[in-house]
Amino acid sequence: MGIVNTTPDSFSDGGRYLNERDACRHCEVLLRDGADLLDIGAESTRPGAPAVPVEEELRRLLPVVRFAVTLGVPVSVDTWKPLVMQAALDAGADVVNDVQALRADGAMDVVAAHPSCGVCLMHMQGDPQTMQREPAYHDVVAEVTGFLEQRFRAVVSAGVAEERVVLDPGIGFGKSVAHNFALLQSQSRLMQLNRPILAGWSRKSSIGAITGRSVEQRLAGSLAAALAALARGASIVRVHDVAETVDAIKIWRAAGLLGN
Ligand code: HH2
Repeated sequence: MGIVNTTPDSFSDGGRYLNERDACRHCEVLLRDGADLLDIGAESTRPGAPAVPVEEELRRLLPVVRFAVTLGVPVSVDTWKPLVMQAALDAGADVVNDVQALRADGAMDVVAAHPSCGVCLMHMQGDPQTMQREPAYHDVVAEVTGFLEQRFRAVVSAGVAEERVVLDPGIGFGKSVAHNFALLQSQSRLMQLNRPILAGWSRKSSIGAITGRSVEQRLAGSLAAALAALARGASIVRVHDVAETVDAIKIWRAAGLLGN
């Protein structure tokens, strides 16, 4: 999954694709580089990020979604706002990627009313404003797994077919470095939920904490984390550096370390 952030303030590429033309061009580059799907977001979820008004999010997002859906790959929209989900699905988007796991009022109804769209349910403790202020768990793996199971049951009860749902532990969303790596080490417990797992490690601060690298220097660490997540059973890795990730996956496949 190639990331397209049409924002001024995303943590690693804010401002690079805010302009519609730059964002559309980036969609093409990621596809050429080997992305199987595109995730387009118009509101940063980095720690401390301010919420973006719906009108502004739509203004940034919709032209890029309208372009991306002409490219012949599934298009996901990274939003937690029901009005934005609705408009993006109407514009042809295929997947709702919600860092709030459809907890906003009305979000579940939008997804349930679109019988063919996919949905990614992600775990987050708190909200982007506060989530990195001393995140705490008794047992992070059990709590994240329990949350995802509960949200999965809720969307299925709302009428969403099981096979439309992907689950994501939410790396960096209300979690310390130790919490994030505990989730990677025990990813097999998430796999027991029997849904595809999406993992988003790309350039995140936990990579920087382990390697001592600034955000621009986290490619090698991000590749290693993506491969580890895939080797532990993840189906989708959400990445900024698609070409490099695809190369790394090809080598691990050739080495017999990953299935197809
Ligand atoms: N991470 C980010 C945003 N959306 N969605 C899912 N499902 N999983 C993630 O791990 C995830 C996500 C944060 O990364 P990025 O989009 O690069 O940054 P920002 O939120 O600052 O735009």
